[in-house]
Amino acid sequence: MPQANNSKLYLGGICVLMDCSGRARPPFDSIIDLIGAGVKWVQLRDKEATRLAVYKAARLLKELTKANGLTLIINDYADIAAAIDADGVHLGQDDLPLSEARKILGADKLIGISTHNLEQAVKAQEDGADYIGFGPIYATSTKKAGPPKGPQSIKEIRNHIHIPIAAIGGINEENVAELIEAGADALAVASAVMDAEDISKAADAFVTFVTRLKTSQ
Ligand code: TZP
Ligand code: MG
Repeated sequence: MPQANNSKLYLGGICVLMDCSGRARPPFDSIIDLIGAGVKWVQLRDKEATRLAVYKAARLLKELTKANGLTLIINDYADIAAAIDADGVHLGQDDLPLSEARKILGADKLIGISTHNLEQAVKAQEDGADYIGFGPIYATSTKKAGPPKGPQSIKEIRNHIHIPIAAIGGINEENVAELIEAGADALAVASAVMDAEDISKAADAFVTFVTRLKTSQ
């Protein structure tokens, strides 16, 4: 089971990207369903709200995730992650350099890096990332993220990357099996859960399915 090397936090299975852009339900509403469904890792991602609004939402999520044993990662903002004592931050290629985020967060917090090719993945690992996101694997409407890389790309980077790999982009129940087979530790999912009519049911189905796949590996 993939763990961060500096803590006991779980970095496998399904990571729900609580992407708020254009979505009506606030994150503190969806989190109740995600917790109930057994999700163990969430990331708050809000590209539109003010930093104050993200901070307030993150603070609420922190209470609920802490009480229920979930890993909470904040997208983009190392300062907000530090302020609310989140488990870590997730940074893109155009965000604060990892070394600077590490100064803000310290050695014990998690830092994940979005990567899109082998070079970026290896660099993130060498720089001390705790995990990488890799994608987009399939077409996605959640982010302008370049052409899909396909599941084979996970196989290729797996040969060089020993920290947890979270596959991302267009992941749904139909394609999780091939990604786990290809060597992904985690599946980062936004729309397949957050846009579902019944978030609880969708998340539950993912958790059950991914757990079954992982235990039969
Ligand atoms: N980075 C690469 S694809 C993506 C991000 C943040 C969005 C994933 O969202 P979805 O809806 O699961 O395709
Ligand atoms: Mg970012």
